[in-house]
Amino acid sequence: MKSILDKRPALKAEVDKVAEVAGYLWQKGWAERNGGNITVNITEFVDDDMRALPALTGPRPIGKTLPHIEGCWFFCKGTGRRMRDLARNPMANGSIIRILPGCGSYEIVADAPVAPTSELPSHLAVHDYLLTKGSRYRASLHTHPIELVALTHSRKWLEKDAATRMLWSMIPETRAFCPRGLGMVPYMLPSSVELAEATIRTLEEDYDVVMWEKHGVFAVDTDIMDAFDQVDVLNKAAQIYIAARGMGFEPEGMNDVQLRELGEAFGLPK
Ligand code: 2HA
Ligand code: ZN
Repeated sequence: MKSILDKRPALKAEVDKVAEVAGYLWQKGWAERNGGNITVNITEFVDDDMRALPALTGPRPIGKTLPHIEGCWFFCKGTGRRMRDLARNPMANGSIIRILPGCGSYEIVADAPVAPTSELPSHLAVHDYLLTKGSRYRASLHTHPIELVALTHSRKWLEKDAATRMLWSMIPETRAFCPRGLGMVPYMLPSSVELAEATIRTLEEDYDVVMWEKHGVFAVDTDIMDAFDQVDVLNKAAQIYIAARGMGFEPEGMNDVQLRELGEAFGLPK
């Protein structure tokens, strides 16, 4: 079947990364049913031939006006679609959209008229925010990592940076590869404007990964693989904590001196 990805190896590589990550999310048990969303700003891979393509649909409202994403293109998981299906066939379970002049609407361009994720307004609001900051981040990921979600069922770990400190102290990689830690957003209705706004406020405090209480994580990074890696190292740390508790003791954790030393050795923020 013909695809917009044909003869566009750089764009295909981005979509292949989305498919690979979608497979990991399913294998890890983080993506039951249609759980989770992925959107990637692919504007840098767009060429003149793509710009000339007719749309598959008429303009559809975003529900918000987002001035910084004018003319941007995104790959989006389709609404109601399963990560495990996105893994097998990304262009049949997701689509490429472009934002129309005025920034209040979009149209689907390829490969099929798959309607994008119901979380599109909040994902696009995050991409808009990233562009205002001059960020190099182009990917956003929402998923339901089991152990991280379990942590948010205790008040103790909802305190600002309580989970960050514990997770960083479980294994050096966490501090090194999730250097900004884990932001916390209190429980809010999924897909709500309030949740989207609180997510952006928390990213703005300088986190790359934000926890939605009793729901999941929202992560941003340069590409979808890096966004996944940040969530993966955090969840691995939570698993180590749980393994120690399962062996009947509270894990000691690396101490503040060891964590500081690591921060200095790797030139890490915070
Ligand atoms: O899109 O996980 O929170 C499915 C979700 C929404
Ligand atoms: Zn969710």
